[in-house]
Amino acid sequence: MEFLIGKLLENYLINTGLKEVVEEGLKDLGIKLEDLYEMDPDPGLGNGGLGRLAACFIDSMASLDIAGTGIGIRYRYGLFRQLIQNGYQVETPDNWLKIPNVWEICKAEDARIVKFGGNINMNWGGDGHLYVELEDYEPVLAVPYDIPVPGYDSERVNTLRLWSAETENSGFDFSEFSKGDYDRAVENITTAHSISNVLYPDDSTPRGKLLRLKQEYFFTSAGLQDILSRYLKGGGNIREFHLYNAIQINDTHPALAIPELMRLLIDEQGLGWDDAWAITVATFGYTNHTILAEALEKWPLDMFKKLLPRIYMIVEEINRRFVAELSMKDGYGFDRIAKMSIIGDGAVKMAHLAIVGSHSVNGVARLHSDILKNKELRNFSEFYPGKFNNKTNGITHRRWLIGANPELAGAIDRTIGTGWRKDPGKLTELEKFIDRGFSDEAYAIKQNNKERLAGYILKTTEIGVDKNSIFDIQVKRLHMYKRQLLNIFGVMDMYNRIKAGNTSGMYPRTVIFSAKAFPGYGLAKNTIKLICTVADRVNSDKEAADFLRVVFLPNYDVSLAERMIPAGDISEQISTASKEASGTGNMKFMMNGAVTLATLDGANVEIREAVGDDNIILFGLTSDEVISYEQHGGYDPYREVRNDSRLEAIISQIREGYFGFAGKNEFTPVLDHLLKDGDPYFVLKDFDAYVSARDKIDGIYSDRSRFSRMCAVNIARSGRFSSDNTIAAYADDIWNVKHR
Ligand code: 26W
Repeated sequence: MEFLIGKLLENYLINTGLKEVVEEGLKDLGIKLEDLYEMDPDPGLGNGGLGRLAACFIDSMASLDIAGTGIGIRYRYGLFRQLIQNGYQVETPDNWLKIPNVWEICKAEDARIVKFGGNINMNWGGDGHLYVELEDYEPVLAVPYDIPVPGYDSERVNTLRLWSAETENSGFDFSEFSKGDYDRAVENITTAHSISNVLYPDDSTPRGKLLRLKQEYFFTSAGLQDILSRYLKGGGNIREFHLYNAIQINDTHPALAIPELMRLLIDEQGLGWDDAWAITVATFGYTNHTILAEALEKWPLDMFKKLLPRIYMIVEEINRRFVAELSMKDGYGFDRIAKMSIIGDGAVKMAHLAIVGSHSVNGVARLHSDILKNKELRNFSEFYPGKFNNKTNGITHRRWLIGANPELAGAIDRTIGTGWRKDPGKLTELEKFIDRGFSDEAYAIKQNNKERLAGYILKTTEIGVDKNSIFDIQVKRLHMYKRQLLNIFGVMDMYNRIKAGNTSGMYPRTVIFSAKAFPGYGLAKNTIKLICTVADRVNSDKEAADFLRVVFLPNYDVSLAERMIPAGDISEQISTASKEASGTGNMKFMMNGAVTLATLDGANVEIREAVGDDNIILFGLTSDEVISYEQHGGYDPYREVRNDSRLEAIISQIREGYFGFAGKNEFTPVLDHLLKDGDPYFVLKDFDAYVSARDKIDGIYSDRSRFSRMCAVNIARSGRFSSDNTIAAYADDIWNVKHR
């Protein structure tokens, strides 16, 4: 449902191998390629990790010569553009289509009708088949727009097919939107036909809103109708559909594809239930991206039934048969069955539907997949042995190294040749050159990248930063489990030490944040305000000038990530252990030669294994410790504050507005989160370990040969986290398709 594709021009030039010749040709015309890149829109068709992963995956599928299609929604408005005004996030429309999208081709001839609402007309035919007709439904026209996805150094060009609900331009009330009352702005959309107007900017909780459900059915129904008709037109035999088609659902947002395929096979192709079910389960794989309970989609029964009456019937029958199967098995008593049922507590539980309707369920990093299998979804993994597996995420090095960091890519070419471009696993060949010049060269390139970023920071925020300071960067969506709050607490502590004059061992540091908060997520927006307030205070204090600068860069998007990541010395990956399913920014920084400051969460665990304890800086509670606190209690944030004068100082400084604030109780949400609400993400608990870990960095960074060596080892061992490897594993273990 999300493809955060970013600017396409450079990706196309790299993958088709035309970049150099185009650059030359444009130069003859007096045109700089960089200027064209600037004109290329950055389509914000996703919220963050999940959407960006999908974009990396289709790049890798094409590059591994797998015939694969991305299916999504052509949102008229993507993720909002973020302004920071007086330290506050302000959302404005992402009007990415204000100029025609030169990369898309409208395929009106493949348009489909998607049916909403209506009544069911049923009758049993003489042949024992139940004939179902939908009448008085509301038809929505789905029109596909195709965006090419060329493989790297490959003849293959795949397609990203984005569906648009064609309609007159119905009012989308941005005045509500700018007030942050995002929901009403969305709900003001009157006609169903404007289903594809706007991407939901929430990346943590499914909005129980009718429009979201319509969007989910809209693109899954159009997409499946399209796949099926293309397969049949190609002479495919419907009973072999699963032998020629594999469909991977990206979280549960497309989970309606499961009952929709059943509907098409039974109501349109005339198959019996059992045959249709066998084909459906063999076709689908489900990727889970989060264990956060609030992110597990549940749709109210009445809303579901009314909008999708036939689909609801099918879900009910799927559940009836599932529950019957469970009750035949020993050890599945009533309460356990109730916990596993697809329909329960007045809702349809999409994760349960996705698990039952797929032949494979995977998490996105080993730790996450273990938690799914042994805890969150244990009931299912015991009932379906062999269904649960792990597919650790990956990133495309074609965008995140070759595209974003051309100087480093060139240095790697000069050191080990260009084979790594096609096979990123070859990056390990750098190892033997690390102490023979590659570390130094990578360090020098990092300095150049830092200088470019310093220029961008000056231009956008008027803050001058020193490229010889440590660039300590945290860029990701603003969510309390990602703990930007812990980072800014570390900054406040550092500032307090500067003011107290104990700067011995302190190395100059530029702490850089960039993050968007879901418009309705008040606590996250309060955290942005705190970061900006602290930044203003620190940056205007000349006593701090020699040691500390704090920057919040607005409007984090793919292009800004490409600009920041190559300049990272320290990659802040400090989520509460067990909460970050994987992370992918951690891999991007690693590939660009940053050292990770990490908790043992998500893919950080595997990065640590790859680089070894000498080349990563670890701290904080482990996943088991967090889970045990959550299960048995015993954590008292007030005691943490009482036992640490540094925390006492920071808390009272925030309360008293020492760093400044506009309103008296400006940061009550943050303080309540940490104290009254029990600090659910253990910010105070991990503070001491975090500060010690940060302090270690000063010593490491000042030993230039040691630090540059650590960076080089990270680059050399990052090939393992290429999405080419991840896609090869999906292809071998789940889709059963051949690849390069
Ligand atoms: C609005 C509904 C909703 C709910 C959850 C939208 C998006 C989600 C996703 C689960 C949020 C997400 O992006 N998860 C991130 O997925 C990345 C790719 O696998 C992981 O690297 C991140 O750890 C995970 O937080």
